[in-house]
Amino acid sequence: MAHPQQRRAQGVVRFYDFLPEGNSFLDDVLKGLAQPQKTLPPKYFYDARGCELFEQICELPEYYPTRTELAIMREHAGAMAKFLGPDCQLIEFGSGSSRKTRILIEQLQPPLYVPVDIADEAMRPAAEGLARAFPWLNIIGVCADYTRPLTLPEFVGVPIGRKAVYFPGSTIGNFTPHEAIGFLQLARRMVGPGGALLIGVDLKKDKKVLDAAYDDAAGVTAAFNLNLLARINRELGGDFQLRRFSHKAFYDEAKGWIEMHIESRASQFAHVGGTRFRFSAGETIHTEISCKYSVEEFRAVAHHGGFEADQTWIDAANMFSVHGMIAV
Ligand code: AVJ
Repeated sequence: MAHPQQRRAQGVVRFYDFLPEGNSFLDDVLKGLAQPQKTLPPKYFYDARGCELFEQICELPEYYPTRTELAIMREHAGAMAKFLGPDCQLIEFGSGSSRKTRILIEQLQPPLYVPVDIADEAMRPAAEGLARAFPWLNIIGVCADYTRPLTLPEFVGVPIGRKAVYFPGSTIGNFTPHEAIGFLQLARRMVGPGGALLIGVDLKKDKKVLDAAYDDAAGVTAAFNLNLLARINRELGGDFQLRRFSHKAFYDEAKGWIEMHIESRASQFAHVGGTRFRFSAGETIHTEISCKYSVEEFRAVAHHGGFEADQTWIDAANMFSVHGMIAV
């Protein structure tokens, strides 16, 4: 029997850049470091070096989410494709290296795939890899900050059944539950009523397991965190002395999230773009949260965002969940 892809013509591959003009990195750094609790947004982790370090994190023995979600995808991609249905336009946020997406696309055979990522350096080669693996696939790659309202380019010429947002990796965990609701409302607007959401969500578990996953023995997560300061030095002419800062990450059981900080080892100053910032010894820059949910907690958040659970796939050890949801 002929596979559907053998009957389809060569796919179209196009890229759009929707990143705002001007240096929003500098603006966000100056704003974040001026606050009483200094903060830097996690989206700036992902320069070329940061993407490389994140790929290394995904291979760490302590960092279970990537391999667990991949296993869930391998086992259930057929059921997920059935849930999403035929002629489904697949929109992916934070596509990164697209390993999980490949498994899904193989099963789903979508008429159109729209990867959206802030990191052009990661998204383009990944999209081009998918274009080689699936020559029939239409791909519209969009470089954009998906935490802001976004209108995707239209693509005419293929019939679209439903739109689906694929958001793997538990990247939703970078939002507080309150922010996650706002983000899901944006996704809901994008897929419209009856549209779908397929989302990977890391589950609550033993604090020891979570602490180790974000503070690995090899120090890769530390390097990933501190690369944010290195990036400020490289791109914004900052003068952070990396050896005088350290990585700090821990699971806050009351909040239900991992907190990641960069801690100043001494009283010191650093300069960015002509502005001087003072650090006392032990003072931190808050760089990331990674929120963990029970299945019920995530369904409640999704409900407020306009999605209802249809199916949930979980690994046997209850580490990670993938939710298939419908916009209501
Ligand atoms: C890509 C946001 C899902 O929170 O687990 C990994 C990023 N930070 N180790 C996560 C991350 C530290 C990761 N996400």
